[in-house]
Amino acid sequence: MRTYAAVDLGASSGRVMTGRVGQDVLELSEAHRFPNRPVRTPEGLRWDILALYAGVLEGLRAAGAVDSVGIDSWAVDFGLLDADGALLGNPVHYRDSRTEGVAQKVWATVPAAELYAATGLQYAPFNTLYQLAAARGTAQFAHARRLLLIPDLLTYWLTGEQGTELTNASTTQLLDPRTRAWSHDVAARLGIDLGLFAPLRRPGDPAGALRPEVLEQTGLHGPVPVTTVASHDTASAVAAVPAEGERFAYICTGTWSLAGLELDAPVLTEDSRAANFTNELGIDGTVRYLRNIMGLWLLQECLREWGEPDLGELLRQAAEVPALRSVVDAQDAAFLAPGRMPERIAAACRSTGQPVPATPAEVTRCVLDSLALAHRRALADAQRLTDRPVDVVHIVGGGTRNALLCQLTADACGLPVVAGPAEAAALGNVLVQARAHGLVGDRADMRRLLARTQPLTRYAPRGDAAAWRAAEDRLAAAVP
Ligand code: LFR
Repeated sequence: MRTYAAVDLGASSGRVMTGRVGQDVLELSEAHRFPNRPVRTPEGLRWDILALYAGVLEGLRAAGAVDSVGIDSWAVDFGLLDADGALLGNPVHYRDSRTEGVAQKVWATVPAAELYAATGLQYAPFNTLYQLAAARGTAQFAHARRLLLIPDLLTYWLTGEQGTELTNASTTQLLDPRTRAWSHDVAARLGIDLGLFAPLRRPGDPAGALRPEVLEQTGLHGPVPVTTVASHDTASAVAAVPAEGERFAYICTGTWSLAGLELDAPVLTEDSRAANFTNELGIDGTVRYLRNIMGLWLLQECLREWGEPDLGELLRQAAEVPALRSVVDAQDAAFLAPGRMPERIAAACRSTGQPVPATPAEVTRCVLDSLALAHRRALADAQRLTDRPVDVVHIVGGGTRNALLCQLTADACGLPVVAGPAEAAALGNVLVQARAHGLVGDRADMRRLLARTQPLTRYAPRGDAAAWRAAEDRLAAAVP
């Protein structure tokens, strides 16, 4: 039996989980959870990276003796280091407005179609590439000698060693998903110096050991190795989908919904680009072919506006609201920025000629119906674009605790849904560490272990397919 610490940082909280792995054993417990509170400074929206690092240290102390540590977080964001290796300012939040209008300028140099053919990444205003284009010309960027993605930055602070983890590197829009190496052509044409990036490392590679000061601060006894995991949280979560066989789709739910398929090779066609599917990399040479959907962010932002009412009660009321009265386009980047979410949802309903949801229960129902509809569209498009039919949808992540969302997704997709585990990213993190140390076998073995050990809930589709089709058509007509 071995014990691993999984540091898993999400948009609203970070956690350090301890995972115990053995023959037919996979147990996860929470050592420490801490808030992740981005701060709006005069310069814009920033991550409070020092608070996150302090939370990691506190979590490692709470976890106690472990055989190794792994770190995953959200993607695309980074810290810049100067020539001495010191951090230059707080990392910019991907929801910051600095990338507004930047993509169009980038496309004037490398057209969007060429970018997609080279990198396979869907358009999102916050892809690292656009963030770099926005940063160019700033004094901070002029002093930058190194760029470390968030999990790599924390790993550097813990170990003193620098690297660029592959699954997260695949979200920069500077990587070629076919060769799994940097796209030198794209970088050169956009004047991006790839020397900013530390050498690539792969999930399972060693990433150093906790520095003596870190051992002292956490009360741990060395050596404690740090292992490279699939450091993009979504890659870790997909690694922890408890699927049997290959005919499955997944939806990683949380702040985002990431809905798609696991493939052996990227799909770089024009149709795929038009449908805004991304080809991010997963473990073992897999491709995470998926679409970003706004996810429970829509609801989280409403809850914030309403003063954090009781979610359980709100969901009970939302279940009583008539289905599919109004739906919004949950893929729309118009919902990306924080603030005034109930108002923005009402405006979207009004401008598409639908009834405007009035009460929190009605708005909640509108959000959940809209998410389920977006899940349906994403999975239908993914199957069409890859010619890979699926029999079951696996929902993993925090949204598995939202039974109404899981049921509506089963209804909308017309497919059985298997929900769980909720802490998929942390489990994927633990399993990749365990595998690096020879405790579990291949990907299929990892998934069998998950299916045998984790509680899963099944939802059968309820037969109202025509209503979902009609809502889909209604939305498509209103939002081309
Ligand atoms: C989910 C996630 C998504 C990524 C978004 C921004 O936590 O990592 O996969 O598109 O956050 O980084």
